[in-house]
Amino acid sequence: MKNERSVELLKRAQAVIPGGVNSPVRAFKGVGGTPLFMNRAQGAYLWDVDGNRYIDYIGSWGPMILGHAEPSVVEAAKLAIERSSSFGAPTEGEVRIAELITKRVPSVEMIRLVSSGTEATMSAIRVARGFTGRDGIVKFDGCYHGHADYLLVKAGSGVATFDLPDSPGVPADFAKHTHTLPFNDVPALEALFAAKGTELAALILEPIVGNMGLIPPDPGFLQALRDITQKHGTVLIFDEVMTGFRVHPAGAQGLYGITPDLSCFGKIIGGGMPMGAYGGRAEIMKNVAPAGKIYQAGTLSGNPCAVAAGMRTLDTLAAPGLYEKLEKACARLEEGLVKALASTGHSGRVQRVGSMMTLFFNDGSPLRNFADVKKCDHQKFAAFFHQMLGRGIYLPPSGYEAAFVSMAHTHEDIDRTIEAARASLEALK
Ligand code: HOZ
Repeated sequence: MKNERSVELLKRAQAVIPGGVNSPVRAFKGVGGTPLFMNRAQGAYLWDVDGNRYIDYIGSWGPMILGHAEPSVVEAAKLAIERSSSFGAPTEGEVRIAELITKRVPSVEMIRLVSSGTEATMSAIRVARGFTGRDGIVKFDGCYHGHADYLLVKAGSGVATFDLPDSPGVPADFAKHTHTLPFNDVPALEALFAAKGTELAALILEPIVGNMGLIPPDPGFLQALRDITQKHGTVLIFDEVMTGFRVHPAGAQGLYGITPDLSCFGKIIGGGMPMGAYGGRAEIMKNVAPAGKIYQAGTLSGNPCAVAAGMRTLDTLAAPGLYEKLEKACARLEEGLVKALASTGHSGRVQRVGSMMTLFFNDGSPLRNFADVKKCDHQKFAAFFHQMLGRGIYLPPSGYEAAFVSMAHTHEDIDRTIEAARASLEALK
């Protein structure tokens, strides 16, 4: 595979951008080699600056559920930018998208638009603290909720990939309010709430974890969280930045039938443009300024181009049968990968919920938490990643991430991916 232009651009980038990238997960540090600099994308395909084409399983880390440059989304964003890229004043589009989200996700009675998932989670935590008058928060080992100080504790995603459990620059005084628990561990949860329940403002989680690779909740785990937080007056926050509008029209909460107090969104709701949102029970959200006293603001919040692209994406997703079709394609991919592992004699496990999945190299047993993921053979994952890349398949460059499938992936793309996986695994023997 020719990559001279990417190599040259990385060299230039490293001189002026830390590590040569504007977000660490892009750097290929977990798998080695040179990150590919991208030139364009259409549907399920990416083209890098050296002209190589790939079937894309990152989808910009989640937003591109309709595929890249979907014509109606492009048109909506174009029309919006022609009317101005920002007003710093309210627009009708913001009202329409807020109405749409509150209708589609019933737990969200009121919503505030922001510009990223990180902003959404940090704002939701502030609101939970302001509402309860408590400081403590609970998160799970390996869940990643963006890079706010008090959420960068035992986090997943790039933090796990680069093995940086506690980032320098996070004051111990901030992190001391964050309690961490193993995912899917109800006794540990009960013990923490028995000891500290009255101090805990919020419990935040990815209801289906994507940021330590794909880890689904055990049956009953989300209900246990709902029950214990309700009992202690702790705000339950679902971080649906990845899962929102992806695993179900109403996100993970719709899939599992659990009602959180607050939810955070990002990625899909901006249709690939920078947007996030947090919302939930009106009783809590009406405390946000200017309706209430909890302050949170943003010059580009509810940006008209992001709102237009997001609105168009959410409208398209309302067409009947789309999620079912995506589920079928993803089940076909999962089955193909499982067979490829078996036929080449590799042990491992494919975990999937809807269009999010991860192939883990382990002994084949189910992975339920961060400790399970850490024990996987990440060197083998790196070798597999490069084998796949050489065959034109672009996977997340880390064993601590989930792959995303879009509605633009055809059966032919899926079958080519399965064949590439079989050949890649064969080459690793
Ligand atoms: N949260 C995204 C996937 N783990 C990655 C976004 C980023 O850190 O660039």
